[in-house]
Amino acid sequence: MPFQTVSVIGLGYIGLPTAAVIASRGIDVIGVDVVKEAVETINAGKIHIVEPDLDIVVRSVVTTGKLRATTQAEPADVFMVAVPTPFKQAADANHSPDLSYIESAAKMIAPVLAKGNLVILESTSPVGTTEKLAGWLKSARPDLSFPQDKGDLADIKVAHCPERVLPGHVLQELVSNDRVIGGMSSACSQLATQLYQKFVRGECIVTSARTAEMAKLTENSFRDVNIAFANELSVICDKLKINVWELIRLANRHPRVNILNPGPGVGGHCIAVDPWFIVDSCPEEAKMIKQARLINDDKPHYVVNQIIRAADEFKRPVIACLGLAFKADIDDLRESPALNIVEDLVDKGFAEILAVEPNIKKLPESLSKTGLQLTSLDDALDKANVIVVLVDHKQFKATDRTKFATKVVIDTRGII
Ligand code: SAJ
Repeated sequence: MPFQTVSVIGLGYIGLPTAAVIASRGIDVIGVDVVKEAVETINAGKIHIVEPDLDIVVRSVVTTGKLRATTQAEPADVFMVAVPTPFKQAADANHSPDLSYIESAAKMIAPVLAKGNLVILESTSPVGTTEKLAGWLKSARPDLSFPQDKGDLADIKVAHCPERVLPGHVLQELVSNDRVIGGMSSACSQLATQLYQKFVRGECIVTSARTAEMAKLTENSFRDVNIAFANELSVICDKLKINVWELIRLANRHPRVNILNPGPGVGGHCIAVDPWFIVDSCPEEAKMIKQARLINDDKPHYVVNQIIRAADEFKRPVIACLGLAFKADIDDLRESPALNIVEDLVDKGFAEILAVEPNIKKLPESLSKTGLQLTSLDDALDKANVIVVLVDHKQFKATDRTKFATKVVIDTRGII
């Protein structure tokens, strides 16, 4: 069997669930991460990220010895790279992608690569990154042949198979979603397909590496553009005094219309990032994709201005902010427009802000250091005169509507 040992490089939101699911199919998995604490946590059968049911799967595969974590690469049949692809940090970087984590992963696995190995890039990547990865591997291992030179006959097979799982549903979607398999040659695609068929129930569809890269960026850009359309509609409807939620419900009754939901902005580390990779590679052409990003990034400022106007109606405004997470029913506050809005209100000097987030136990430092305290939903609804719904958590949707009756309400998620 060609896949006795699979090594997953990067044990984060994608790498750890992928490693655990492959291990649960009876394959020996070596997880590699540069963060020693993450490696220790995993080897203790625990997890360092939040994802429903992942702890159960990890505990089970670590206990049976099928998953082991380490900080150093070791020989394996397959190397799956699932490291971050953020923006460059420099002020003038202009949203250009930072591929340094992929380059480091290439340098890490190159010394242990052997003839017959398959290298898969899972990280969401700009078009051309898989070829770059193969180039970095080739410079480190001139004794081996790679598909950019030898095609199907290369010693090492290289493919891009972008992850497409939704945070909060990762374990289910890892298995049920279709996979796009972009090999650098057809032999690369074939071998990668054989691997995915061991744990994916969805279809494995073969294409080129470049098309696979663009497919992933396209999926997230499509969602971003559709949300930008909804966000723009919400601003237009405010001006025209129309209820945007009713409007979208009505328009979506048309058999060929399906508008997504407006909100306080687009958060998370995927949809707000990936469209920029297209803009960066084709700045002249990607006009609508760029505009969508700008519209969605502007929405939190629009909401803050709405709140300031509402607060102006009171001598002593008490503002309840319902939700800090980047979307419903998760505890993930990273790149959250809701959190940014609350931080902005604190910066603007509002003295009485009540932050409600039922999915966390303590506020992030950016808020706690200002003296803000986490408030219960009931307390906030009692004390506030302005209520801002920032996240459509189930607890908020289930709240008795009469509690909002005497308040000024800004409902960015349309739950009331
Ligand atoms: N949002 C809206 N209105 C909507 C839908 C979402 O404002 O109608 C906002 C959410 O509140 C959130 C942001 O968009 O702030 C992103 O949330 P999301 O649920 O749309 O997506 P993510 O970032 O959690 O996961 C996406 C998924 N991509 C698509 O659905 C096309 C997932 O499948 C990808 O694997 C993931 O990005 C990724 O890792 O790239």
